[in-house]
Amino acid sequence: MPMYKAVGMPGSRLTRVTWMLEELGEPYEIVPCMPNDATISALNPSGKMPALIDCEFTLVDSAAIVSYLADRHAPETLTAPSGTRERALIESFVYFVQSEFEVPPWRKAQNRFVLPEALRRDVDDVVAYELGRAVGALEARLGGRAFAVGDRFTIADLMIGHAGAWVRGARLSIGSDAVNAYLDAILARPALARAREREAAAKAAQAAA
Ligand SMILES: N[C@@H](CCC(=O)N[C@@H](CS)C(=O)NCC(=O)O)C(=O)O
Repeated sequence: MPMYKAVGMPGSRLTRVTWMLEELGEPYEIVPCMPNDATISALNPSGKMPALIDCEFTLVDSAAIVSYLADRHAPETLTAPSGTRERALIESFVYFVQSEFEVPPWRKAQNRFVLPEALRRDVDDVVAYELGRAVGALEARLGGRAFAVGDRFTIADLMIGHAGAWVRGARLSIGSDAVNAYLDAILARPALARAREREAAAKAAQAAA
């Protein structure tokens, strides 16, 4: 049984990895670090987190990590077999999150505290516009269903849920009752609560060390 290491800052995109590991019930250890520090830079040349260490194998980029874990441990439930239409739809939502839905909160964060100060701009109007478009598309694509694809929770829901929580945490308005109701149900999953508890404990242990 492998012991994965989930490397990253608690509360960041790391939560996609810990949430996924909790959904799977796989044992793992959290290695807390800060963006661009020596720990993450040794694993990812960009200095960005999260990373997954699986014995001698290291993987970066949260969507790739989540997809790898699903293929390994839950290929017929949390994802679908490669080459099927169901799999294509799941990947379509995963790519949508990375290229559209998560961009507004990330753009806001970059211009508030991530970028060097001289590069920061007021992007509030662009963020609101892009978020409105993404939420409109998401509402239409969900079509009032409980899950993004099929009749079960998949990595598509995990990625949408994480980005939705991020939007809310960034004090941006989702502005859609249907998307809010979907997010409320996805974000109530016990595996996410466990992941957050584990991250909080790892952060506290690091602060105490
Ligand atoms: N596509 C990457 C993005 C990773 C990313 O941007 N992570 C943020 C934290 S959530 C980071 O490390 N930012 C540091 C920086 O931009 O310098 C993924 O999904 O893992």
